[in-house]
Amino acid sequence: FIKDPKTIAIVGCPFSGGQPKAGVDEGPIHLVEAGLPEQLKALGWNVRFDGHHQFEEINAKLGNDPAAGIVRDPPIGKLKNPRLVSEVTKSVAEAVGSHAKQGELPLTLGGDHSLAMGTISGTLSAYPDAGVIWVDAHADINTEETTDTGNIHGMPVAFLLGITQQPASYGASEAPFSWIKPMLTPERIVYIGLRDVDVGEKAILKKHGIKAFSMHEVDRYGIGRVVEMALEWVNKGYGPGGRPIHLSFDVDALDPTVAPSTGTPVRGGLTFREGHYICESIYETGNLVALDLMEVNPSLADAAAVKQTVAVGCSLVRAALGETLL
Ligand code: 6HN
Ligand code: MN
Ligand code: MN
Ligand code: MN
Repeated sequence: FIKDPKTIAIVGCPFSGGQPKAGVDEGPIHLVEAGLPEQLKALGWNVRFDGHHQFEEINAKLGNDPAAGIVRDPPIGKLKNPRLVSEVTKSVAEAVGSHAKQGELPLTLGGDHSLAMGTISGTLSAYPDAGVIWVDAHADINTEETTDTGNIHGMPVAFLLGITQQPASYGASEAPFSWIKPMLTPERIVYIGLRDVDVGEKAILKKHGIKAFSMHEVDRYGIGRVVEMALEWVNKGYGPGGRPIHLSFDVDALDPTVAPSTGTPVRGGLTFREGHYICESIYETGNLVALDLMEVNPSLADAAAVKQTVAVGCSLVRAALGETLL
């Protein structure tokens, strides 16, 4: 699917509006400063990186001045920062979509996981048949009705599937998130690594028959068999070569001993090798068309733990983009 010369377009998204903890917006800056673009060049990729997205026009349009502490974006229902998250993810969808349509592989560095509304919408605009592998401790499939926190990084999958409602007080065209034309279907997403799923989310997964390999299945079958079954599931009924794959990797899927510096850590996660194995296997399919690395927050741990988390993030990305052990 990716055109020669094989090019990665890094989409740096210093954005934290989908959750309340400061610092996750620094994630992409740390990943790039750690040398990720050069590391990918060393793997033989042509790397395009035109600076981190600044979302300044969006803040100006909304009358916000984050530096001065002015953010005019009151909640709509339970949703926090709805206008900002909507506008930012819309612009990310356009960036990712245009890179994907040019035959480049967009690598989006977050930032919080609400950004995946943009990245996956962008991927689907270029590859309507794409499947999604969502690696996370969380299902991120809360709706307006089920969310306890109102944090939109816990909701992107619901928006992508079109199962959450638009805020009622808004006309359809001006409603935040009305730009999302849900193109993802429940049988084309599969989860790996879940272990902190809200009650309402469990009901949604069941209702829509969404396939999920929690840590229980990772323990039971081993990561090798889990990845095989996950790929079988998303490719079921599709042609012989398999679907284009979008991999959305939330670093909190890893155990907090491996990736400590993240906003919503949950114990009992993937080992270093299990995380890498997922990335390596998806690379081996030859079908990877877009990759997200999300939720690296360099301000939640001491310097050594931050360095470790950033290094693991770079290493996961390299594994998904062709680095091999031999
Ligand atoms: N993430 N289920 C919780 C919520 O707030 O809805 C946690 C979400 C975490 C989201 O890690 O991307
Ligand atoms: Mn770009
Ligand atoms: Mn997530
Ligand atoms: Mn998570």
